[in-house]
Amino acid sequence: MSRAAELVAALEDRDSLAIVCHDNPDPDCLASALALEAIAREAGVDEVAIAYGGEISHQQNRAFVALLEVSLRALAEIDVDDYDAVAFVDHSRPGANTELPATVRPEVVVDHHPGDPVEGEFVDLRVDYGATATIFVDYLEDLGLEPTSRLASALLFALHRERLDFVRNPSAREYEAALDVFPNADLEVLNQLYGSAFSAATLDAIGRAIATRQRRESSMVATVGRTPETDALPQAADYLLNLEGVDTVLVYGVVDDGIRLSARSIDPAIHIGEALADGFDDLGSAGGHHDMAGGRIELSTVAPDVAPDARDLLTVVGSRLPERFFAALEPEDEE
Ligand SMILES: [Mn+2]
Repeated sequence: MSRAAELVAALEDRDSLAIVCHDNPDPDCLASALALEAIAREAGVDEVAIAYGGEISHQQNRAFVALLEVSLRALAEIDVDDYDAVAFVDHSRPGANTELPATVRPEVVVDHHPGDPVEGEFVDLRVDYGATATIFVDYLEDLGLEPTSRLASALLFALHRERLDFVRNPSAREYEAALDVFPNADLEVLNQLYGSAFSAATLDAIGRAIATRQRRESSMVATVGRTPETDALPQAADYLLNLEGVDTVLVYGVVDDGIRLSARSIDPAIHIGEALADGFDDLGSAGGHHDMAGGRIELSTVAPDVAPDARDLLTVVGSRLPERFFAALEPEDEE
């Protein structure tokens, strides 16, 4: 039986399914959720909810949800125990990168991120794939399910944003998957998504990152200061990576009462996920891929002596984080 048929078999006897996106879901996660919803409907599941934690602050992702009429529920609004099954898409570890407590164990997991194996009735982790959307395109193909224009557009946008734009370590599979969904996709929708505008807060955050950048050889650290827009951090990091001679960037900032980190590296000698974990895991949680990573640090661990609303908070944080980052990038001493 193909993996797609096994997925259908795992869903067939269920009346309801809660598809749980990772916190602050990106297009890969949202498009994968839509694809799983379509497969679940095909398997006869009556009630499907797509839920997420955190927020959707990236202007393109907000436009994605609006234009494609993705009906999303906040995790805080639903009780996943009310559903026959829980599915994690584009994340896999209970209690990590989701508002749900670690006691919620998914029945279905589809993901491409490396990590510890997880248990579940149906688990498909393909770390050699560049996107979770790619795995779902495989399933649709295997099941002979032709995606609607909405689903094809969502998947094509996800493949672009996750891998194909900026040629971010795509595998041949992402190009093949894009070609599979291209005939059904509405390119006008993609065009509108790419044309969606920055919020003023995002532009301000990127402006602060430009102004505060510190460079050491080909690495750079900058802060967006305080921002309400979590997604301004990766956007600032992407932007700074354009600077000539720079191949590794860390952007940090204060969002609500925590410090967020977003890092990028196009230096093949650097695994930015591991570097971030080495440098910051003792202060909170940090990690990710070879080329993209993120993290979250509680203010109380990095600046226990400063009140969260203090004016000099960013100065204190700024005196501690950049050194740690530059140190984490140093090659380990050989014995
Ligand atoms: Mn992904």
